[in-house]
Amino acid sequence: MAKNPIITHKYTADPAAIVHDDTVYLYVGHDEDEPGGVEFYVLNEWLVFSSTDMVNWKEEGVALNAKDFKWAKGDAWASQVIERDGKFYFYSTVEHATIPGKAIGVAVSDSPTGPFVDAKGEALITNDMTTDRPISWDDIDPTVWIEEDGQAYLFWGNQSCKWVKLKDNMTEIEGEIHILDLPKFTEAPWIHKKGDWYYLSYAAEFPEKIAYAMSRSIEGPWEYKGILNELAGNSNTNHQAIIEYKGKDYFFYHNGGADVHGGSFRRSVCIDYLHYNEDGTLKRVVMTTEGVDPVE
Ligand code: FUB
Repeated sequence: MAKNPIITHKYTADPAAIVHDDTVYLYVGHDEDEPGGVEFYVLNEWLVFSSTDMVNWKEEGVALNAKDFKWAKGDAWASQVIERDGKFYFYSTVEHATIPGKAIGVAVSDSPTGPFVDAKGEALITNDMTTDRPISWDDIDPTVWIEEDGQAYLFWGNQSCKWVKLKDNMTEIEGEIHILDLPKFTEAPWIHKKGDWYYLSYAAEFPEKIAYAMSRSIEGPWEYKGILNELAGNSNTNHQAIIEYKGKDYFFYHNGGADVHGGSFRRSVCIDYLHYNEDGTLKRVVMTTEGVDPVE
């Protein structure tokens, strides 16, 4: 039986996943179905699902609505959740109500399933804080990484990938914003680590493929390694997340394959395996209809 897409009763986009207490929590933007409506992104809320076998996904409900950030006017674009000291921090892209352009907010909860509440009362990143790209949507798609010594880093961007340190409270930036030079960078950075290697995967070109770079340090230099995933069927975005769970490595992405109405603005999350070469480089993902097997 086909397991991809993994959720078919709702459209789900921009996957972000964490493992907590032996359970995978999957956060997605909810692509809303507007037949005959505007052909663009219509997302008002993020949903959370959980699984202990990577195949059966329990709907945990709405994690957050874009307008829960009182300073935002909507657009629940890509997000990522990370745990620190028993609290779950939800970094998310929204449209700012008064500072023109996209912005990044941070919400917090004591539980991975929420409810999440605005942790700051204002945006963490606004469009006027980065000026290297003259567009209103270059401050999107946050991904957060915490080093073993506790130093946290925020990466984000469209057209250019930016990074900055976060203070221990996870709600304030520290120091200058850096711009990375990554080939054909479009958006959707995701940081993960395996052994001594750091990986920065991202959406490249448009329509998007997923490419990646590797480094021995979270602060770089990053070496471009090539394409990780090809165009995802029937969707011009691809947006990945990578986790290890119960000894296997997983690649989450979205395509437009849920049904005949699926497409670039009615996307659906899929999961396939991620495989490493002996030198740490990544094998290209094979997108499948069958998806992954249940894991014990
Ligand atoms: O879902 C809206 C936007 O589409 C995301 O922020 C991007 O990563 C792309 O998937």
